[in-house]
Amino acid sequence: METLINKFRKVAPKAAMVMAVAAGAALQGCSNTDGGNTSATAEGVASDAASAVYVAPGKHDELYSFLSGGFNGQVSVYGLPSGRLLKIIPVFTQHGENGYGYSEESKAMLMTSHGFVPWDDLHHPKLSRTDGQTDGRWLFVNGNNTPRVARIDLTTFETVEIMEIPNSAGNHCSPYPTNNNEYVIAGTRFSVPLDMKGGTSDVSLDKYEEEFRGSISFIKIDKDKGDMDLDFQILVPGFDYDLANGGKGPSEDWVFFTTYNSEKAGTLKEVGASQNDKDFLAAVNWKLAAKYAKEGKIHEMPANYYHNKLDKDTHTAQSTVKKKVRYLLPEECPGMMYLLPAPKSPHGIDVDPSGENMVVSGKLASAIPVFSFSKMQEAIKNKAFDGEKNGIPVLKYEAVLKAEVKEPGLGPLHTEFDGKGNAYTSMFVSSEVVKWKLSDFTVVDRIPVYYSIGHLMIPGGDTKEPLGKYLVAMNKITKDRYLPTGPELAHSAQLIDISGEKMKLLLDFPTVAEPHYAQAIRAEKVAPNSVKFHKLDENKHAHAVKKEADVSVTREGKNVIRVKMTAIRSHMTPDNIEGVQVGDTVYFHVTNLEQDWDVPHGFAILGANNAETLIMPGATQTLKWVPKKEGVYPFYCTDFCSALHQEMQGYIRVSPKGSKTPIAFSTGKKKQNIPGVAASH
Ligand SMILES: [Cu+2]
Repeated sequence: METLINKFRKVAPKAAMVMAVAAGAALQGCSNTDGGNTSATAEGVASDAASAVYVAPGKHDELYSFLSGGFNGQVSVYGLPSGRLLKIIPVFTQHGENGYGYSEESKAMLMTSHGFVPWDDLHHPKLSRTDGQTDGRWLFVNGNNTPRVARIDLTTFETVEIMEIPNSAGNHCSPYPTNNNEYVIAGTRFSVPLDMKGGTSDVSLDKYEEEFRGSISFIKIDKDKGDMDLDFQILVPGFDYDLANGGKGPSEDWVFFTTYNSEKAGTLKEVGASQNDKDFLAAVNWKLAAKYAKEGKIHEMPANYYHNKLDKDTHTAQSTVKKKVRYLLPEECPGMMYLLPAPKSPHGIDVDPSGENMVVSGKLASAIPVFSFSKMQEAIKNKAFDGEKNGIPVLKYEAVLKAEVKEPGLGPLHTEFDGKGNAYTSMFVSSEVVKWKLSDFTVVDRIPVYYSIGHLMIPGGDTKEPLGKYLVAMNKITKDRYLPTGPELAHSAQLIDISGEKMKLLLDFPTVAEPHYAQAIRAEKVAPNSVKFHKLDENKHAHAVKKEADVSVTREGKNVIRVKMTAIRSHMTPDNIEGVQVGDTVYFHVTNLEQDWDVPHGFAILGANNAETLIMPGATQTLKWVPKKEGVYPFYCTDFCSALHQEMQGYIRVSPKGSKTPIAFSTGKKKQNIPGVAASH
């Protein structure tokens, strides 16, 4: 395997596309019968790798990293450099582990205009920023399939807000925060025919070219609370918008988007969208756009989209349905948007820490063009245009190009920076990371990765102040790196030391589902703010009970039973409940009375059609349960909480529909003392 990769790297890039395909095929065919393959994997690893990633038991990692879960719709949190998995944060996907998306409090988080959508394809995490640097407050992530942007609060590591994006289809080009969290920006991957009433038109698919349009959404962020609000959209030409990034320093008023399918092919895009030698980099002056939105260039159309928010005091999500969206048309807003020709089906657009160099990685291009922000400003001033598209001026390639990185490798995808004058580009086809200098655009180092890297990430590598110590490669194929686990293998990340002149491979670690992109931040920017428990006296949940004396079981109307119960080591109150009937809808509102760190209690009941719910100290969570036949059902705490955790259990008696058994409940009392029990026999 090593030999194959090494040979492959030495192939001259221009001649190697065919070789790459052949090598890919060879990889597919490669098998490893010993299942361990230790001799092969040890090769190419730095001799001091073990000590470089060793975090002694009881010691903490230097960095938090947040890896997208791709098609599992979640974010996973790893410590670096150890690669320890710290947490999985559910965002767009129901999570049986803690009841997210199953509990009554969290269901609203997954509501959309298409109904309850308990899954998405999560690609890009982006940390919030202050003064162009990560500030450790929030993590924004995109839902690609049913267009949504979510916000995770890094004091609790939970999803606190999800905004559906109207007029979007495939929210891939998303979410990109500006330098002071003014906006989070999201572009549509798929263009669609907008009916201007909040949906898409029923038109012939042959009308792609004339009728389909894209959109870029500007989500305003409350600078104190982080709350999102969709301020306006720009309706843009019907290309596919792939990735974006904001400027910084001199370019901080701008955001840049890569597009493909400038051909506007409506079918067989693998061919149709690869015809033109150049697609476009779209440059949008977001400050000017916001000004136009304020000053009369704005239009409004009907819309229908959900905005879901977790209330901090009740710990309950609520949905608001928005019925309008404001939009700008680029043809009416001079100076707001320009197109820069970019070779060919570009993926990443990455702006270096100085804000001057804009690196465009064209997956099918043989060189990496670097555009100059100052040349772009000059070209705009001098009207160095090469026609226009939908009223948007196209700048001349030569007028904005600063340099091309020659023969970087095959399939450049994405670039980040170390803050020391170097750029690092992932090469999907030639499976390597290539280091090149921003001073003279020459390649200075390359390192193979295993295998088929997508994005790479340097902590802060997309901000004004990168931490140029580590690089994480996120690889698409894991073949032979780990013990086999049947047809599907874990995806894999690799940690590479970039502190010296030569890159050094330190560590492989498997990831949860498919990490498309990641972010990382110094632990000290996040850890001190971590919430240890919720204050019970601030719990404003409508069905919270704050002491055992206040628990209740009540029948509401004909067939709703409300159980307001408490959990504390090591019992539930009440733990004996009678008077429930077949077909009743039973709500268990469980308040965790603990006021200490790391003592969640779980609640599960036999036959429930959802999941457990996991209740953090001081919070209240609700599990809904509809018993279908009479009998006695145990419930119990699922989270091992004390030496007597196994005793943390109870029973609920279910009688036939119409039974005379009265409601009764108790804890720690003899049966005959349960109020109303005598009457039930
Ligand atoms: Cu417990």
